[in-house]
Amino acid sequence: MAKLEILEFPDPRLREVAKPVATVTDSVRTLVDDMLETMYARPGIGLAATQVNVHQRVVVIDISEDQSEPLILINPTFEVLDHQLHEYDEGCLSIPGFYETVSRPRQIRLKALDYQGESYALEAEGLLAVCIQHELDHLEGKLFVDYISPLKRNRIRTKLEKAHRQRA
Ligand code: QAP
Ligand code: CO
Repeated sequence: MAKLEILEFPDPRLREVAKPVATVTDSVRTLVDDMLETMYARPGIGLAATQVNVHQRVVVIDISEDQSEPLILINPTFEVLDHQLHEYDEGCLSIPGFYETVSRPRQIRLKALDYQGESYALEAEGLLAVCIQHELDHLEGKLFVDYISPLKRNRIRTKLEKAHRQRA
């Protein structure tokens, strides 16, 4: 397994739209393994392939307390079951140190392929529903800061750009 580098806002590569996985091969499974290692190391609860500069429709999620319930989402899609909006303070491994309140539909039904390439479906609400919607946004080149005011977004951009310059 290998830890991967995570792109940070406002890197333009976070805006790419990911392509469907044609077949779940061993190389896709290696990507999944590396993404889980990368997410668990930070630690995080969700990571999309876009964030590690791989523009394929692959996401990993684990909202358990003890990193014991990895959920693999390949070519995921969802439909909204309950349109009532639910607010959550979201963060992102690509926007480290910043959290903002975002409203999203409360309940969804996910369809995806698993590690073996088998299709599955699940209904989600609460944190899992938030996380799935947040990660699927990444595959479309969208970030949670797109839902907040331009003023707040620009403040975050300026602070992260400064941090990146100091790191370089
Ligand atoms: C997306 O986010 C998410 O700022 C996953 O310094 C977040 O794993 C979905 C993280 C909240 C639903 C609710 C963020 C780690 C991890 C940071 C994450 C940080 C270190 C974020
Ligand atoms: Co994110």
